[in-house]
Amino acid sequence: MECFTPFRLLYLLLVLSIAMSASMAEDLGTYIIHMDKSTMPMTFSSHHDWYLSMLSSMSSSDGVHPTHLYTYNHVLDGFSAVLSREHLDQLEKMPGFLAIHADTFGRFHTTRSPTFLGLDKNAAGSWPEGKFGEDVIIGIIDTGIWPESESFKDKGMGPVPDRWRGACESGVEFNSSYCNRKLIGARSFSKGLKQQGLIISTSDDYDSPRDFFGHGTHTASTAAGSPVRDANYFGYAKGTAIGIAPKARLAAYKVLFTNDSDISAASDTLAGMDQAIADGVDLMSLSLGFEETTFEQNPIAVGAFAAMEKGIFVSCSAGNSGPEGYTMLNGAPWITTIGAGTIDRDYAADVTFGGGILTIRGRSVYPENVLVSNVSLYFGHGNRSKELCEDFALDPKDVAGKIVFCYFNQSGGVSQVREVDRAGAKGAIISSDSEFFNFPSFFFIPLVVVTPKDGDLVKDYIIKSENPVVDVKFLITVLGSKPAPQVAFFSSRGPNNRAPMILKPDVLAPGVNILAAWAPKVALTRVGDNRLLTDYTLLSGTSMSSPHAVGVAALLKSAHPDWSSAAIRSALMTTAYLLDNTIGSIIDMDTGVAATPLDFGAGHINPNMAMDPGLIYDIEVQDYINFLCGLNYTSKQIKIISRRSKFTCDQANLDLNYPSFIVLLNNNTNTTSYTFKRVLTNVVDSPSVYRASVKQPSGMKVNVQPSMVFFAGKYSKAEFNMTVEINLGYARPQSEYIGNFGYLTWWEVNGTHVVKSPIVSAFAL
Ligand SMILES: *[C@@H]1O[C@H](CO)[C@@H](O)[C@H](O)[C@H]1NC(C)=O
Ligand SMILES: *[C@@H]1O[C@H](CO)[C@@H](O)[C@H](O)[C@H]1NC(C)=O
Ligand SMILES: *[C@@H]1O[C@H](CO)[C@@H](O)[C@H](O)[C@H]1NC(C)=O
Ligand SMILES: *[C@@H]1O[C@H](CO)[C@@H](O)[C@H](O)[C@H]1NC(C)=O
Ligand SMILES: *[C@@H]1O[C@H](CO)[C@@H](O)[C@H](O)[C@H]1NC(C)=O
Ligand SMILES: *[C@@H]1O[C@H](CO)[C@@H](O)[C@H](O)[C@H]1NC(C)=O
Ligand SMILES: *[C@@H]1O[C@H](CO)[C@@H](O)[C@H](O)[C@H]1NC(C)=O
Ligand SMILES: *[C@@H]1O[C@H](CO)[C@@H](O)[C@H](O)[C@H]1NC(C)=O
Ligand SMILES: *[C@@H]1O[C@H](CO)[C@@H](O)[C@H](O)[C@H]1NC(C)=O
Ligand SMILES: CC(=O)N[C@H]1CO[C@H](CO)[C@@H](O)[C@@H]1O
Repeated sequence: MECFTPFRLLYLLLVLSIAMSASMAEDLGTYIIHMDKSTMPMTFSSHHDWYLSMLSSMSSSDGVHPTHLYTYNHVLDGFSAVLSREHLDQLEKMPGFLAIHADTFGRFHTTRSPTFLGLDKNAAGSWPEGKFGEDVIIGIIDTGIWPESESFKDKGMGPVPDRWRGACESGVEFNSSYCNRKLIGARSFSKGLKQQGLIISTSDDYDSPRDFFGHGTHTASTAAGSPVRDANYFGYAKGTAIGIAPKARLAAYKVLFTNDSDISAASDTLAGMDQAIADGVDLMSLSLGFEETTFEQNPIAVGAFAAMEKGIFVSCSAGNSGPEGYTMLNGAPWITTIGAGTIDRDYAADVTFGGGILTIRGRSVYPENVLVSNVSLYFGHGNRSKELCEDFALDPKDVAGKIVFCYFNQSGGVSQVREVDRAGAKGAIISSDSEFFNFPSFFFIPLVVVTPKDGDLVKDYIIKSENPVVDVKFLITVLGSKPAPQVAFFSSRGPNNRAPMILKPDVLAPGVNILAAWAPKVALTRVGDNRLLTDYTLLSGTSMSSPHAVGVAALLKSAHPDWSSAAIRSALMTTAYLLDNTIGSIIDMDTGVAATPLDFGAGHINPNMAMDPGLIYDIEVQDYINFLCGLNYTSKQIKIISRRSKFTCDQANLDLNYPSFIVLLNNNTNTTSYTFKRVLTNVVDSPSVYRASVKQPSGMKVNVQPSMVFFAGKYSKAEFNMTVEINLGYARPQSEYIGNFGYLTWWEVNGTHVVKSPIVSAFAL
């Protein structure tokens, strides 16, 4: 799950090949089998029957029969099954057999965000133009759904579109009558996980579409939740919670289950995506990731290719493995990959010292309105271990009933809060600039985090004061905080290992402390011994940014039903913004300095501008196949991804018509010259003319030919070439070129459209 909570950090996105309980016989395993459907004997009326007949023909010396799990109709030609080694040998000899992959496992990595994105129902913009996403169907592939949430009420919504073929499955604590005109479908896929020994009991999860963990409810309501007044997290972030596309329909596909951890099997994820395609979704969002492999072994990449071919837009989280480079997941070029940014909302507490001598505003999401008035302060100065609130450093005799002040210890984090709690203090003030302290789960005692600069003032006050005392006022929500957005420190960064010639992530969307609906049975926070339950909660992660992007894409799709997925992505990218709310460059929360396209792609999504991009960079299915040829994928790999039995690679081409440019450096040459060929399509109703302008990345020479392009009318096209030259040797070490960036901008002549693309350099690993 790509929802970032500090406790999960260590485990995040590890692939669970070892930790699964071994309930299967020694040599049985779950496999995904790819077949060449064109070789199916005429005697079978469906490929499903063919696969069943193959399985029933298999023998085994120990009498064990293969078990069929799923037949896939859209995402791939083939099926999944539980097989022994003997079965495998027989299968590989059968006609039409293409390839087999062992099942793998993946993890999952708003009241204010619509306003922050500039969405306003009274003004002109994406909401009215995109009809609030009306009659667009979004599939959320996640942990399921809490159908009773206020965010899924269908007040004022018209009948479910006729073309919908989905279903609302009954199951444990879930009845098909729970769906309505907002939540139009709910299904659950767990055969693959069950084969791995997962036992779904109601104390761990529900064997039904009902969401146990809350993650799927959060992502679904972020994308398309109905408006809910007075939603809040224990008093913080009070306001109307509303999805980005509030009139879009939602269908939940549960493929992630909570047991010991939150996991998903490739076989189940493929089944969920397959069904979503069959049901007729228009868009899909996946906030989960599998280990990066070549694309044909990655279930999300395989499923998304089939979706893209059918015109279904697929948005995925980029992963939470930042701030280091090369940490991107879900980077296949037919997926729209979303990084996480902050929004302009903070949660605070006011701390007053000595009855008014000093007042400081710190960060807090402590969920109770406790009275902290004239309470003694404790600081273990002179003893480093006490200053840092290290494990067992505090003596209950010293701190009972007091507020403890400590300095943040980089590797200590939440253990410092636990130590204060253990010693029986009333609360803590921690001096830290670490963004780790943004997470609600840390605030299980009255806690305020102050900046190191303010921390020095606090220390000064305590040392000089005979009887240091403090008052704290919690539950303050600060709107319009600056600078915002920033690139979240955890957001995975480019380049993309598997296809570094395509810049990823594509764009940034809100992903820090996002308020959205929650499953009210699961406590994310405890206070003392009380587990606190809530209908709305704050979560951070690229898990939260993908549903924002899919919501915006739903608005675009509603306004432009004929646009391809690449066209929608192009509109999101070329209109993205690069300046924060202080009119400075978007900064990286980790370093505090300007971020680069390797961190934020084309910039932060800007829904109102994306509605009307002027020009788009479109990509067709064949272009992606040519791209795979360019990557030197074997014909077998390409067959698996594209489900085509016949194709040629005579048009191999790595230079996709992508709306961003990445220049890959290597140590073997002193001069590098790249030529990018692109085609622009006019998407406004009238003829237009555009002029190119380039902000050159430092050390690079960029030339655009031609520098003016003319369009005769809607959908007319124009080609251009862009050459980037770098002379590495004499200037500086090559490492200095990493992340150098600039922009190619097409300005409409006598018009208002601006079509911008980043140009960035990086080392290919
Ligand atoms: C589902 O809901 C319907 C209508 O409320 C009810 O008649 C039916 O008994 C329920 N089914 C289950 C399995 O609870
Ligand atoms: C604060 O508490 C102290 C005793 O700890 C007391 O003497 C003092 O009057 C209190 N101050 C206020 C403003 O209540
Ligand atoms: C600091 O405090 C800890 C915990 O009380 C104690 O074990 C340690 O000896 C102290 N260190 C010094 C230098 O006094
Ligand atoms: C920080 O905390 C860790 C873990 O609690 C501890 O091992 C380390 O010694 C602490 N560092 C400092 C500088 O005190
Ligand atoms: C593909 O193979 C060709 C020929 O061996 C080689 O020149 C090219 O660099 C390879 N491309 C990639 C992306 O590895
Ligand atoms: C390129 O060379 C530099 C030293 O000149 C080295 O630090 C770096 O790792 C090399 N990069 C690659 C990708 O080989
Ligand atoms: C782009 O360059 C290619 C040669 O690399 C050339 O054939 C083509 O005409 C150029 N296109 C434009 C629009 O200049
Ligand atoms: C690059 O240029 C430098 C300085 O002119 C030279 O020392 C080095 O050998 C060159 N490297 C290559 C790979 O040509
Ligand atoms: C833009 O407007 C100017 C002034 O009206 C006119 O001279 C020029 O021809 C126009 N250019 C285009 C491309 O329409
Ligand atoms: C992976 C797995 O299935 N773990 C546990 C799930 O829950 C059951 C009982 O609640 C345990 O027996 C499993 O070990």
